[in-house]
Amino acid sequence: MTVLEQIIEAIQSGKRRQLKVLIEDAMEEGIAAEQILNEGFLPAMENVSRKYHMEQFYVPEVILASQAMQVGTTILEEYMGGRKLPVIGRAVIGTVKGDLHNIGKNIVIMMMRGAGFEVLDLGYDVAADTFIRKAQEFEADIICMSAMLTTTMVEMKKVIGKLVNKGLRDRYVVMVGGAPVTEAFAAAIGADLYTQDAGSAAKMAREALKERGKL
Ligand code: B12
Repeated sequence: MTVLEQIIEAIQSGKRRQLKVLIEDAMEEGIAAEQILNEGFLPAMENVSRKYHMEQFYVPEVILASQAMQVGTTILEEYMGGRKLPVIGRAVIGTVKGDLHNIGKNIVIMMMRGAGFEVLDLGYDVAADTFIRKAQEFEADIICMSAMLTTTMVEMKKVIGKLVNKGLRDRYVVMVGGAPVTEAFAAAIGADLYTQDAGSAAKMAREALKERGKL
């Protein structure tokens, strides 16, 4: 197994200490930090996402893997003398108004950060105006909304409506998710992206920015 393959393996199994040693090995072999990110971290994240879909992984495994990836990102940045890894995009994320569920949202944050996004966490019970104000202040590319209740999903539509009214709709990619949210609902409210899980959320966000020529 190459060192990059071992890095993929270590992230998937959430082995942080082993990951640190492997990153050191990779750096000693002269592999650049960006290559470790693109050919180690990102494929690991895709594998985790696939395994979650296939019910080979459950939430605890996904959390461990995301934590390992975050630790790995910090180690990579330390090796680069504190220089930050290239930020591929900026996102604000929150759970919509009236909704206090944040476990899924937090996993999405970990995955997106691991994939190279700068993410501003707005927390839960986030009002429509706050999503928009924070997106503007943070100069976000993506607005991510999470909802876990059928009664709060409608808040997502409110945010999109306000973006349209303010003439800001085209400025942001709007991504929605959470257990009751479906592809059909996302399309009906005019969101740009929907995914079922955190791993594919990060991947899809990356692809959306690529399509818009921002990457
Ligand atoms: C934990 C939990 C709680 C905790 C929340 C703690 C917390 N800090 O989050 C507490 C106890 C507070 C809670 C309260 C309530 N809950 Co609750 N809760 C759950 C439970 C058991 C698990 C949710 C969870 O964390 N899942 C694990 C995470 C990892 O999964 P996930 O959230 O789906 O996230 C994944 C994806 O959806 C996706 N994703 C999530 N967000 C986003 C965002 C984007 C942009 C993208 C792309 C992807 C994405 O990626 C994640 C990772 O892969 C569910 C039941 C269930 N089995 O789902 C009920 C559930 C969601 N709750 C429910 C209810 C009814 C309530 C209460 C109203 C109960 C009550 N009567 O008080 C309150 C509401 C409080 C409020 N106003 O929000 C119902 C919702 C029914 C419905 N369809 O509306 C459920 C389904 C239980 C049930 N079967 O009845 N709950």
